[in-house]
Amino acid sequence: MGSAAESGPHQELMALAIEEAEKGLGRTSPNPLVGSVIVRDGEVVSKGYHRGPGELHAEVAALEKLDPEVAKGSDLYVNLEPCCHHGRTPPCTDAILEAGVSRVFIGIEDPNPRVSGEGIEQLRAAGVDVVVGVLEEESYRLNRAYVTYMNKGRPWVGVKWAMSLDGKIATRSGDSQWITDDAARREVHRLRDLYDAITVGTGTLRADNPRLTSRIEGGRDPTRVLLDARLDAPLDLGAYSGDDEDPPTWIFAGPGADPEAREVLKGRGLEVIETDVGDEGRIDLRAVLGALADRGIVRLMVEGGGELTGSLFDERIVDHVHAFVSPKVIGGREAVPAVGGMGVESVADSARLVERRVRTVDNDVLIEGDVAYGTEE
Ligand code: AOF
Ligand code: ZN
Repeated sequence: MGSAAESGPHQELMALAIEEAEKGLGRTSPNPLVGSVIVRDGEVVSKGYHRGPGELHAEVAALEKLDPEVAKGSDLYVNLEPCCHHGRTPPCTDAILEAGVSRVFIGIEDPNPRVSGEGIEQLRAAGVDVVVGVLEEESYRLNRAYVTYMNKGRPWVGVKWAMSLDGKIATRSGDSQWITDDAARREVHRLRDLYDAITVGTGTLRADNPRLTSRIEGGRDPTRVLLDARLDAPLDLGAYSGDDEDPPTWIFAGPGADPEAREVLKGRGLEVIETDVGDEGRIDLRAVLGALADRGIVRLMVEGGGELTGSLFDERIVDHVHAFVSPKVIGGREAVPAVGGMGVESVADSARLVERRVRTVDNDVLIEGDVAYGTEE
């Protein structure tokens, strides 16, 4: 496998490739984040990154800018295994071989079953020196959403909530405006820009009537995903307006949903997607996630309410948390907790945040991290 050293020239160059890849953050789905750096005689001679579906792949973006004479005999660094299939673009392995690159340094294998080690094989078979696993951990972290999407056939799920110091997202009467300050709410808009789709449960949709848009400069709105089993939410909800500037809006509804409401919503340009409902008349979350994956949603953000967040934790399908904590105490056993559902029986089974990041946002605190369950690492 790859080079064992934690730091060194190869790692530094891979770090540069990862930096390139990050320029595509929030824009590449369903494709991964990929960056590439080309080195000749110890000098970086070209860089490139993948901008999104249908655009050049990173390796080709970097090779394209280069004089063919310089490319010949060069080293190429790329955080993800080069593809060897014809998708929206031709195989990168062909481009690398045609250019006469001598050595290829790779972060991680591409989990796409159409690639999955085959790209590495092809390069090696053609006589290219290939090193796999350079900054493996960092390369994995960068594309962990894409890896989850490929391996589990569902989007990588981030949940966001804004709670009081005592873990409530609304008072006993349901009031929730506002638990956190303006700055924290602006931060949420910034987060939305990095997700492909965003969803809230039916209760929150009705109670808060959120628009679920990004509203930041240069931002783009994620697709809105709404769950409305019977389609009996009021048709004058903000998210149902069908305004021209609105992002795509997909409403998951059960087979027995109100046919008139369905026609009204379709007439406004919203898409109603029929899904299975469980015994309690609630939309089957796994079916929704599967349908979202089929539609190329790699990163999904769930913005409550407590019941939806709780069900997702109960099913162990939360991958990441953004928890805003405000220095307010709401109190009351009837107040709404940030995470409902069943919860775990013993503390040892709790979901935990790993790779945590804690920072203050004006008067509030933002705690973020990937989720591990029970005794998982
Ligand atoms: C690379 N370099 O920059 C990217 C790769 O439909 P296409 O042609 O865009 O191919 C998409 C697939 O190609 C994607 O699922 C993943 O396997 C790979 N992405 N590979 O060598 C890149 N973006
Ligand atoms: Zn490619």
